[in-house]
Amino acid sequence: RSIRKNINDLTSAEIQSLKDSLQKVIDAPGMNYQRLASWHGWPGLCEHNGRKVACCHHGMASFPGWHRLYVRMLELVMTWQGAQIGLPYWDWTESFTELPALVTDDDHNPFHSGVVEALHETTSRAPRPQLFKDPELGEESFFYRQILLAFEQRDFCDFEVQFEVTHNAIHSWIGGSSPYGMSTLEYSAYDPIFFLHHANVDRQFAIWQALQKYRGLDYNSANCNIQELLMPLEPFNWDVNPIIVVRDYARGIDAFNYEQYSYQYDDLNFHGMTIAELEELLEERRHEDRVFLNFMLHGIETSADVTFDLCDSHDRCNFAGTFAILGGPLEMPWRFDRLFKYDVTKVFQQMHLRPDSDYHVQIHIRSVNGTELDPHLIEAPSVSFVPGIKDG
Ligand code: CUO
Repeated sequence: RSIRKNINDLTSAEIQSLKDSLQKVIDAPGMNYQRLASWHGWPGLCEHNGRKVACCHHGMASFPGWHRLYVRMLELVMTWQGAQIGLPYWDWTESFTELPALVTDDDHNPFHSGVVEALHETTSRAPRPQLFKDPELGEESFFYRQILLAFEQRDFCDFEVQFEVTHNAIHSWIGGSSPYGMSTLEYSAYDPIFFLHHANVDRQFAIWQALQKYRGLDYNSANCNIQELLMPLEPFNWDVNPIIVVRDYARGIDAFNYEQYSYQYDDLNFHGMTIAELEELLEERRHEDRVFLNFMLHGIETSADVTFDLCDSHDRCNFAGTFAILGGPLEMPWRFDRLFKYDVTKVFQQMHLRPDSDYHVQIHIRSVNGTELDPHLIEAPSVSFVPGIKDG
């Protein structure tokens, strides 16, 4: 059984063990790091309607399961190569001003960068300023607020949209304009920081499951997108997969029960809160009147940052928020079946807007390489006013 610890709590022996085993996975024949990285993106080992596509699932309910199996694959292969500890998770909802030392230290460190062997390219990172500095200038971290809204959801597919779109921004803002790195769907997994990010994403899924259990709601099954969740997730189910438990339990629906893959987290606390305390905080937040912009998102075959302004009747505009899209030429076509909600309560209040005021939303879409895209690629968001739940 692998134990996944917070990246900040590793001992120096554990750090060395992780570096040594990852290096061995890179150098190994067979199921090595290159092979595994190719399962996510480039060169596109899966097929969709007769076209070669990347195997990873994004923009759909099978996203958490696909990536759960994927992280476990690398972790197990590292264990075979002597890792004494599971993959650590990097909790990016805590404020941070630099990337974790495990990935920036450049002294014989396989986590520092990766290579795309067949293209003779090395991965790189070009972090955007908003990665380290809350674009909304809020008191708590941007990612913390976004993930709280995801945790609040009581339906798996509602949770999934909120949490997946939030995760996209980590990709986009670490990779920035780097052509071979985290902001691209094709090369993301070639940079080992990918797995520390996704260990955390998987832990967030596990925390949400623990919340659901605490709420007395479904936590190991879904009542939405069932047909999609019953399909095997390629390429985990293929015969070439040497990890039998992953090969045999390779459907989105199987992946809910992560205990069967024999790993666990050090704990499921979030910002020092137990599950019960976290649920209490989420309840409190539901008592406030809130305003949301609702976006219906779909693939645009590139990664992009979306920013949006709220503008009043005099065309005075204020920055209202940002999120990212992860995609690329090899992506499987995707379209969420529900809305991605973005809390704009604070901007609304600052601009003294009311539900019946005259205002509009201005969208900007900038692809990762810096090109401004047509804002109409995304449907204009709807606005909803959600009154706080009143006691009694
Ligand atoms: Cu496949 Cu983070 O999602 O990459």
